[in-house]
Amino acid sequence: MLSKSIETALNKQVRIEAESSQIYLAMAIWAEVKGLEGISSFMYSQSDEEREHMLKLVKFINERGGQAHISELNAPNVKHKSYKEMFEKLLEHEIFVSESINELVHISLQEKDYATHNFLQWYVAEQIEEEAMARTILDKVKMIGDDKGGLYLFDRDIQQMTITSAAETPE
Ligand code: OFO
Repeated sequence: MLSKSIETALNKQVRIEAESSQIYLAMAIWAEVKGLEGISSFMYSQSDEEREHMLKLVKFINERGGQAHISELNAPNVKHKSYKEMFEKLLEHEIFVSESINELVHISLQEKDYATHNFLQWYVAEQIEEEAMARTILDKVKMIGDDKGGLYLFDRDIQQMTITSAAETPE
């Protein structure tokens, strides 16, 4: 059974994951209307993943005697100066999410809720991967700079990356 404070903390994370999904959806749209098809599919699939992260939390809260709460969300920023700035924001956001997961892990230990602590380990591992991926992408983006040909190839490669990772994701 979840304590009230753990339930509240997990529900806060439900909101963060839902907002993450909206943020990446807005980024997908930004890229799509700019003709950056690869970046756009990457962001659409990131958005889907974040919704999965949210649903995983929802199920866990309900299964453990709590009730998931679906709240109002902050509207995401829809303007980006450049695709570089957009990927910078993605990394910043993932760092914020990692901090929030760490805080949750901390609370679960404080309350000696080992089931929640165990459940959260999946998120800890996921955040390591997501931050690493965002850093790798950003390094590439910085290398390309203003080179149009570079952007063309990057957009093509990131689409390939999205297709491959979707094929690898277990159902
Ligand atoms: Fe990328 O954040 Fe979810 O966990």
